[in-house]
Amino acid sequence: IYKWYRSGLNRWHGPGSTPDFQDIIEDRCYNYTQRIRPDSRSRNCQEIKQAFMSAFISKDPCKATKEDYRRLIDLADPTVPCNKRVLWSKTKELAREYAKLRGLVTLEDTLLGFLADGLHWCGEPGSPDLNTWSCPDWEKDCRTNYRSVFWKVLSERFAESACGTVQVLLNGSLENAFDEMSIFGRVEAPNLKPMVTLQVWLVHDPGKPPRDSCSGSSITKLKSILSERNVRFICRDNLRTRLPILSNIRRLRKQPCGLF
Ligand code: C8R
Repeated sequence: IYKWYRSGLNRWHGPGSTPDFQDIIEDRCYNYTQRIRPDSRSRNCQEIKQAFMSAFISKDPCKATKEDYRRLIDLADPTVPCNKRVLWSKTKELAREYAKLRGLVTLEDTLLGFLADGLHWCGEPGSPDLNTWSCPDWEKDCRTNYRSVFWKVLSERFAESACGTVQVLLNGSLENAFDEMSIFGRVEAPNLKPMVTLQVWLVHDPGKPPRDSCSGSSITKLKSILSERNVRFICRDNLRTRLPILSNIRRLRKQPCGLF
């Protein structure tokens, strides 16, 4: 019976739920609301955790809908400024560093983005527990899994409520820096409001040759998607050489008596 039980829970192709998922959500919620953003102190972390769990517990892990997350989103709606947003695709760490240095925000600076960053979660019909053996993979199992739908809903809201200049860091060391199948390509770019300006920074890995540029076909495709929506577009190649500040800061941090 154990073997049968295990093979049922093991049938998906993605990693299983992160061990101690609930505790991590709770710890992160207190950390965010009490320390990182004390202006969000009035949020109720117990309620937020409950809403997160009841979004997917006991449900078919391939049948996630936007509706499932409605209560969670209502409880933890982001309060970050609309004109300071940074998007990214395949450049997460650099984008976070860039945002921090410039006083801008990525989705992980909002409460829900912060809570779920790097975690996996899914349930099992008829069970009160998380499945820690395996969860559905976007490509191999189903696109409507709870993790993918979560990021999709959050990203859509983050992009559609952005205003002014929105920055995006894309990876020019890939053949297609703009990937139409990524969340940025499928969800964020097509949901920017008319009259927003999208500032694209094409960054290249220092050790690798650039493979895409602002004049390449993938960025041209992005440009056409945006112009249909009346979104203004600016593209700059190689953020690292134009903004040496990023690598300088890394270097300075290592010195005992740097500028900081
Ligand atoms: N965004 C999407 N996915 C996110 C995320 C986030 O903020 N934060 C995490 N940890 N993830 P990618 P992309 C996880 O292919 O598809 C927003 C999810 O599991 O490099 O274009 C954000 O605002 C997700 O499947 O990028 C950003 O602008 C991968 O990381 C885009 O969407 C996405 O990794 C990035 O999504």
